[in-house]
Amino acid sequence: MAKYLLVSFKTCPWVQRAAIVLREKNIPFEFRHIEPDNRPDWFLAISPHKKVPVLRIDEKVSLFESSAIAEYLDETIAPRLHPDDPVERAVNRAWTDYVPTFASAVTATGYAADEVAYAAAAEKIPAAFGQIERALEKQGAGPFFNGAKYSLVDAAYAPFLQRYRFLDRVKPLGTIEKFPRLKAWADALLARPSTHSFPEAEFEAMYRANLKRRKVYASQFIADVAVAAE
Ligand SMILES: N[C@@H](CCC(=O)N[C@@H](CS)C(=O)NCC(=O)O)C(=O)O
Repeated sequence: MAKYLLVSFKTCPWVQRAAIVLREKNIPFEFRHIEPDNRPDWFLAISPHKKVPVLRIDEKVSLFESSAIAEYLDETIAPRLHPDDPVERAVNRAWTDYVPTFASAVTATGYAADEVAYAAAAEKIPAAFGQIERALEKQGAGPFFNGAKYSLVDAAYAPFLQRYRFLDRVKPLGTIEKFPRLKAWADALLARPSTHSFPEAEFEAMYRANLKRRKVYASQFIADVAVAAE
């Protein structure tokens, strides 16, 4: 098998998506974490947008953009995570294209500078959650997007459903409870071992430390970097 190196910032959700796909396929890989504020020259030379993730293959090829990386891995290494049916595959890709919009809606409260901006950001979450609730309703039975079989759509949403959970534990948003299918999907994804690149408590502490460091509105609700009780 080829040699895979995944270049990462520890808390990057887009890296997490690529790592999930690697884990779902049982692909051994080296996980190399670099610092956002100190990106080494070798990384700048292989990352056109200076962003992570980059998947380096056999020290020759460098792939960037988490979606392209996920698709590449799915095309080259079994088991296939995309559905076999072309229509289902198109539906899966269409909902995967919605991830950046969903991601912004979910994480905006974590960037809001003050109470007014926080409230405005929180108000936008239900629209994004509603879109996915209706998509899940059409898809039918869970626990995953396509039912029993895990897919690339699951890998794409898992990091952001985890960010919602973290933000909801910093200051309760109470939104996901109004979207039962989405909540059940989030619970299934967060219980899936492949979602996690780090022990959960350690990762939540890292996320909280980042939020605190950013000095955003939500920072004040983090007394220290300890993890909230379940
Ligand atoms: N669309 C990209 C997004 C990647 C991304 O935004 N990565 C962030 C870290 S989570 C990054 O590298 N930011 C550095 C920068 O913008 O300079 C993907 O899906 O891979």
